[in-house]
Amino acid sequence: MIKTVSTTPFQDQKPGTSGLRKKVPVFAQVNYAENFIQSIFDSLEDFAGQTLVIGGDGRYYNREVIQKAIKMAAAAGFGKVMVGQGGILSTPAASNIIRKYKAFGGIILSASHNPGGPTEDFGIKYNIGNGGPAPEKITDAIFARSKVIDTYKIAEVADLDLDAIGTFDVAGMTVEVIDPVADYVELMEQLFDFPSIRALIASGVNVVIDSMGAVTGPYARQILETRLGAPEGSVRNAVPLPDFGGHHPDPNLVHAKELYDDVMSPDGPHFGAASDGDGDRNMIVGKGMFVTPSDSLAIIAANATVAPGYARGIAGIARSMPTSAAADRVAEKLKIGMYETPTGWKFFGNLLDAGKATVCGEESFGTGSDHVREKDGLWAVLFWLNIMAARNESVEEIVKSHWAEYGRNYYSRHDYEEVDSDAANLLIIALRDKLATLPGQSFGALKVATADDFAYHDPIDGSVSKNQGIRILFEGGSRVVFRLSGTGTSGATIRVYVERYEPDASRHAIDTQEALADLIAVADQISDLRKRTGRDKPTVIT
Ligand code: G16
Repeated sequence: MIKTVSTTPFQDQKPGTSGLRKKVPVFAQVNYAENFIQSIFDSLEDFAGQTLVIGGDGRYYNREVIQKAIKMAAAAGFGKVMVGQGGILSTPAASNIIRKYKAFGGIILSASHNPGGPTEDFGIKYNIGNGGPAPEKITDAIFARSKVIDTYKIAEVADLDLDAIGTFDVAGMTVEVIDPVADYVELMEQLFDFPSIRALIASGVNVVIDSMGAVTGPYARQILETRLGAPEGSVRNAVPLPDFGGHHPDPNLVHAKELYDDVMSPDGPHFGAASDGDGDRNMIVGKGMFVTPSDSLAIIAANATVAPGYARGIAGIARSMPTSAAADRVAEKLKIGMYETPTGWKFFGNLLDAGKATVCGEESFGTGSDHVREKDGLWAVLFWLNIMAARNESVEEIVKSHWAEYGRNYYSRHDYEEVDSDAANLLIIALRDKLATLPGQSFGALKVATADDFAYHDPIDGSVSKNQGIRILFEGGSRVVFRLSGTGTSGATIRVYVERYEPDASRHAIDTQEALADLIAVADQISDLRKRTGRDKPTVIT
């Protein structure tokens, strides 16, 4: 019943910032997905008889790969697979299931915020037993294995009915098809003050969530409409579809613009939130106020004790290096630890496991905590609603009073997508070559204090991750950061992160791009970005 299949390796299965992401036609090549799944199993030890969690965001090709993964898990010797009904598990829900049921690990199928469909993106990621993305030493081992793999094992059995909840046998292995939503909702009810949020909504605060045709629909409906009493229809685009209904499920000001415009209109909702393909990202918008992800992290940290799950306070905050330093000021005030990690949620895992950090966040619309080991979109939404209920204030009031207390970190990210890879690599190399000469140089009123290529020394396991982004820090706390995205699937994406700290509350109402204009110009001057890429403006500004 277990078949060993000969295969030839693919040389391009290097996991990026978050697993292996490629276009569907690449994944659909004969043996491509099988090779990568077997490379994962071959890089793990001592899992015989243990449990593997499998689920995905429902995008095109999800079901096919889930069937393969189940049959290969049986052949590899796992004792049990837990899979979400319909093949659905949001990324934070999968992380929760792994932790709650003490699974050995999990396979999550998603390309996150990238579009889905026959010619769009797909992805496979392995998460370890703490529920978080595999650390680099495992992803490196998977890649090394994928380059030499010559066989994989698979059970020769019929496909499983993924839509029926229940327990089944697949080639001697138990498969439990579970309700993807129930455990997650139970966890959220433990962390947040549902009665207060319910009362807030009942008092007339109009809350909408745009699930963008992706995985959070069933979770958001159960929480917002069923448990918290928001009217039916408060969750928009609530049915997960293989092509996300044509949506680009990236919760930002470009792709969730409809929601943004609605919240900003005089008669529109008071509060809007959007999430991405796999439910780990979030965007928070209040009437008159878009909350940058960096501010969201800082505000959640500053107000954390209003939520029952965090009433005892937080141990520390972690943020990725390109995320603004707004949270650092909160950590300073609370006298708790502050950790700056490279981009990628996997770098938070050790800090969370060691109890050093309780909340984490990234500029890329990700926030989360030690409740799971992934960022969590709906968690962030509930945290905001809990803060609004406890403070009896609007999003705008909460953000403005936060700035008045801590100062405002003006912040923006400029993305140049699908740039020629060679041009992008050369730009970074040229910047690296300049680093030593930059300190002390002035660009208009801006004087470079320090410049480096960020390296992270993990305080828990001592591992070192180099070349994580070019940082140019100016006197007074402003900075520009350059790095190449590790999640794109065509060409290269150059990200330019720009930040300025403004302590003076009378200067907190300036348009962000205007407040950052001189830094944006200097970023171009130092990197020669326009000339090198032939682009005269970013593809996306967030
Ligand atoms: C992933 C990672 C995040 C990272 C983001 C952007 O998110 O989990 O940690 O910040 O990609 O990465 P990059 O700047 O390299 O494109 P997701 O939501 O795509 O899984």
